[in-house]
Amino acid sequence: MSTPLESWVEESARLTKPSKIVWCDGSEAENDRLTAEMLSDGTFIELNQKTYPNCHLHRSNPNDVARTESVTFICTRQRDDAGPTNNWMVPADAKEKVRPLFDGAMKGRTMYVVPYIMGPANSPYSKIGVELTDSAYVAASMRIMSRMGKIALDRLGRSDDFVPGLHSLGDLNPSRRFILHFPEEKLIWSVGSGYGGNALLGKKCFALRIASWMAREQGWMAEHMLILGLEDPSGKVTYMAAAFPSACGKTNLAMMVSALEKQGYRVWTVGDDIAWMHVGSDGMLRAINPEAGFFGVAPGTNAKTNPNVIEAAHKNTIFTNTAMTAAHEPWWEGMDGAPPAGTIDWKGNSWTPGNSTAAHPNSRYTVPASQSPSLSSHWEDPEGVPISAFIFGGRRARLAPLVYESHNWQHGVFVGATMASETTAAATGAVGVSRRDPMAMLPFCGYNMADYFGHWLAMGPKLKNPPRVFHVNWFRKDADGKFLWPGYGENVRVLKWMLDRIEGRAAATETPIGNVPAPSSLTLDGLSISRDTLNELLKVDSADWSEEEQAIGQFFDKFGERLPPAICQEQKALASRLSRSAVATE
Ligand code: O2Y
Ligand code: MN
Repeated sequence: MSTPLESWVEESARLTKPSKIVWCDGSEAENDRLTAEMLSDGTFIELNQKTYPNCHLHRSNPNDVARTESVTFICTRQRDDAGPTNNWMVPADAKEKVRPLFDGAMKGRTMYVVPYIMGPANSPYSKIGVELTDSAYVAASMRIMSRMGKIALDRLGRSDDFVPGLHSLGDLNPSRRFILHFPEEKLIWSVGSGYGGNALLGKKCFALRIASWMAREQGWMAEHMLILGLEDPSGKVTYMAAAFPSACGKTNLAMMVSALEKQGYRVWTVGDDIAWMHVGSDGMLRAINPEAGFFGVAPGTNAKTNPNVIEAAHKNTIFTNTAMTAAHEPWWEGMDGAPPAGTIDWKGNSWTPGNSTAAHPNSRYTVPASQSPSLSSHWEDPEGVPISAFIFGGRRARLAPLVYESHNWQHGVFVGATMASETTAAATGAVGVSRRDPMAMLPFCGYNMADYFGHWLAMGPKLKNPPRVFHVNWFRKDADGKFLWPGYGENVRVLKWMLDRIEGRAAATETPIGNVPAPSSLTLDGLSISRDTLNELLKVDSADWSEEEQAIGQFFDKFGERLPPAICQEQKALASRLSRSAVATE
């Protein structure tokens, strides 16, 4: 009798018609074989094996360089279950439309059966997925990003408890590209892209979109959050999870080298992108990192912004769409000065100054987490680490103070639900346009976001000790457009303030949006920052926030009656605190 997995593989092979099926075991020997095949067919380019042992460069099709939200769909029977922020199709219609693109798509190609575990192999909170793909690059990347191969098959046994994901490169034509999620049957279909979030199905598709649906059904949380541990001078580690939209330095924060290391404050990495969190037997919210690697943006990464990943990505790493120097080393903008002579750009052409960037702005490193010097010794704890704080953040040039703390859980959910970030030139071409991105989940929530806010509200009371909720903004600028806060390793000072709040040792000043640090409560020694700058960093301008409150209302209008009353209450409470404060300062 076939297992459920074997039956699905056979059914998918009947549709896609591969010339060969390879069941991946995740072994080193298998990886060597795949690597050799990719080197011979040009999928991989060998990097300098002396300075970058076992590192390779992959160049994706130039029309396939990033996640594509416009062709990403949540397919539920009812439109309202996907909600106003997701693209939606009826499941049957989606299958009818996209099945023909899979029909014969793997002719002349190999189908790799990629079983994987999201989460530590021995955690009760981990889950199994299986990706069928005709891309060896995807199979090799999944080996870094998850616990892939025999380890997953052994855990699965004859069970049908896995999330199937069918992936084909198709013809890579953007008009025939679809990333479909069927949360009601826990199924993923992806065709027409070989890149990142579209193709490594364990990451955004399973660990966020499908998992967020599962998490609501089962009473846990699947969030777009880094997980870090802040060690204090006594050696005690306090864990925090943080959600920031893209281009806000999530990986850098998760892997930070602390500016207060000499004083005994150190940051340990548990995860850089996704957190799965359950109510633990101790009543704490316990977080695991479902991933096993980092798929980070290369440009801007250097020894100052993220020394840990620079060290980690010197072996066993796949680089995608970076430039390559004449010495066959990876190179990207913001690495160190100008590209050396003889550099080849991300498309494989010789690079000349003045042209476009040498590396693609969304070029990536795919590196095993175990190679980071900052990795926490608790990163694979089966029960997860206890979360004491949530940090929301965004890029706000004018509006938001460096840090503020919410009044309570319900207010904290409102703070997360109203997150927004301003676009950067590199990302979109339109600078400073603010995009609402609740909990940084806008592109990743697999169901109606109004219900998602409701799920957040319901989680707080289940916890004996709900995490305190903070909001940060490293990106406030002065009138000349200069950043007020130095950022990077200095951000530990803000984490320390949060820790001191949790421990009841830091003073705060009440404002209409929440509590900001009393200026003397921030540890600023060794940093030259004037009192005026500090005041500017912590300022809350009621007139600006009243405008923000209006914009928040417009965003919430999308959700109509489905928006939880507690969220409307919080908005009204904010409006009234703002008008009281405006009257007081008149
Ligand atoms: O462009 C892509 O496909 C990568 S998206 C990504 C990758 C790693 C971590 N986060 C993200 C994201 O878009 O949030
Ligand atoms: Mn992300």
